[in-house]
Amino acid sequence: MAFKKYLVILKIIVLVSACNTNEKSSEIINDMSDQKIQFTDAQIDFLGITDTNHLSAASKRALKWRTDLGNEWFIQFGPLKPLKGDLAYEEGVVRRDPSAIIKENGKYYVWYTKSTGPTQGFGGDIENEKVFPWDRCDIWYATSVDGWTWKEEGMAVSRGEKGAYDDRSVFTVEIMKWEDKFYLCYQAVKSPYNVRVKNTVGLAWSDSPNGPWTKSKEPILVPADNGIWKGEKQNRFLVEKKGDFDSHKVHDPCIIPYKGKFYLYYKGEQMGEAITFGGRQIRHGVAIADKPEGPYVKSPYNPISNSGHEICVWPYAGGIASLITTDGPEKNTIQWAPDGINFEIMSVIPGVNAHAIGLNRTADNEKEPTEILRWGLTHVYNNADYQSIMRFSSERKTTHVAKGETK
Ligand code: AAL
Repeated sequence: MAFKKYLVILKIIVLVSACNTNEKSSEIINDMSDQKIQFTDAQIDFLGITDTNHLSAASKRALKWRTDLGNEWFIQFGPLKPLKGDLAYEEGVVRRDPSAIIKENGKYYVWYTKSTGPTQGFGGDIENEKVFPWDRCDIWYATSVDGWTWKEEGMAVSRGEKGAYDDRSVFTVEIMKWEDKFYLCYQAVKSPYNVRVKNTVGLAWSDSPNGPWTKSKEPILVPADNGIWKGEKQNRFLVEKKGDFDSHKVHDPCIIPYKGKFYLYYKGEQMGEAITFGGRQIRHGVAIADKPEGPYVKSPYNPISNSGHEICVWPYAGGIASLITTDGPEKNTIQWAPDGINFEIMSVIPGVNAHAIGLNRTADNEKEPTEILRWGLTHVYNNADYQSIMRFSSERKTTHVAKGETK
């Protein structure tokens, strides 16, 4: 063992000294993982590394970063601002998880989760009480001319009849327009809503953004069925086997027409969820279909993120970009996948205050990588019981100068 280690170290010394005589590019063997690291003199200069014979773990990591990235993907979010009209905060009412915004008939449209009354939680009579703010909800919609003052138009999709897969709550909706048809995908829960309940994803379609909406008879996405609970007690952390990343919940669905198919991005929650060094174990997956209504087949590459929370994805430069917030070691990053599946970090941004983002799909998303994030909708917790929809904004940050200093 010791000899093997000695040989590896020797190999490093030989290779690094060989590297030093080569002015153009060089290569070392990483003693920890035996992985090859390529680097150039320009990289060493840019990273300010003082001695290539003594590369710290941080320097080795930095040498693996992409070299072609500037600040094109680097942004900061501004303060959230309240909406006016019917979507202004209303005590006693939950309005949250706004969909993307689309423009039809000269007006912006948004769909969202709505319910009334306080949340009791899981401690009492779950058959009759509200366990989460998003329990006992329906999907409503509103319109606006300027994106600030909104008129609530009414309910779009209601909970199903008793016994249906969506009889308890329908919530966290997204909108997709495709070939003059409108599609709402959303989360659905069947009663009883206990901590081990497995939710599903439903779909509804209409010829008009004003409805009426036809609901799919069956869910279009369900959690993986390969986890095993431990014991009968209602405890979501006790498992014999955790199963896939989405063995408990499939959340935050968002369908994007992409490469002649339909990519349904979603957040997975796993049975026996752990808290790791990055926080909650939350990851994203994708399921792909030939038609908007499915069938959706989960990608064998899932999970496609190891971090994040609500799905926030948009097409850019032939690939798909994704804002990764809240949970996991790669939270507060913007990532991009040239194929919609293999995401790489493009920027690490300051803490994101805009959660459950509803993107402005009317933006010119190809103008620059984050153009679609200039403004949109999000929600805030006014208190533990009630949430309201707010407006977010973001800006690119390209310089860092002192007062009076010019760039
Ligand atoms: C959100 C989303 C989903 C969850 C709940 C409502 O942050 O991840 O929508 O179910 O919380």
